[in-house]
Amino acid sequence: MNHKTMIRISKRLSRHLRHAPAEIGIRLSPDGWTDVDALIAALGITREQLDHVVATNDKRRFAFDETGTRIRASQGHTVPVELDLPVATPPDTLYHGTVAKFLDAIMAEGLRPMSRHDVHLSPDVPTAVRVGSRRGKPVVLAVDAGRMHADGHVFRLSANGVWLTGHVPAGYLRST
Ligand code: HQG
Repeated sequence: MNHKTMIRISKRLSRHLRHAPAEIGIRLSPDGWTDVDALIAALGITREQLDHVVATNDKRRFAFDETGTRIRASQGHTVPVELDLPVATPPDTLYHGTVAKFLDAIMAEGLRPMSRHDVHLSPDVPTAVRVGSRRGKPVVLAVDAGRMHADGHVFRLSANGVWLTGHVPAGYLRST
């Protein structure tokens, strides 16, 4: 399978496992899983293609359950799902990659989840730079996650290493 085909399948998986399952006639369980056989039939791909995309995805966006019969996106949903991710203690500092045009709003109201369920935070600067670069020249904010945690904010860690929290008040943000 060539690289272009893999990217195309990955984008379709993101779309339907996070945002628009009904568009291809699949259903997600309350915790985000869908049946692998139904998914490959709906997408017109083979199990081998799916396995390859899941295994080689640059951000490990998708995960099979322990039986290999169900698959879900590890984060990033806009449809209502409860992933039941483990609550975790974050490192002292996490990072958020964004762009300059959002900074005034972010410094006024903090980081908000926007259309997703949670604010997505990165464990290191290079990852945050990549996230911000999706929208233009990246600006990286440092998040005082240790203090947030001490103040009672809940953090969860997705299966692919993205830190999730509901809201980051501006007082925990500083520029890098
Ligand atoms: C910004 C991708 C105005 C925020 C990435 C961001 C990540 C505000 C945008 C994952 C704001 C939301 C998530 C406020 C936040 N006012 N703008 N108060 N608070 N923003 O895409 O973090 O490829 O929903 O800075 O790599 O960019 O999908 O979040 O620019 O891991 O797997 O509003 O998505 O991963 O954008 O990216 P997003 P994000 P995948």
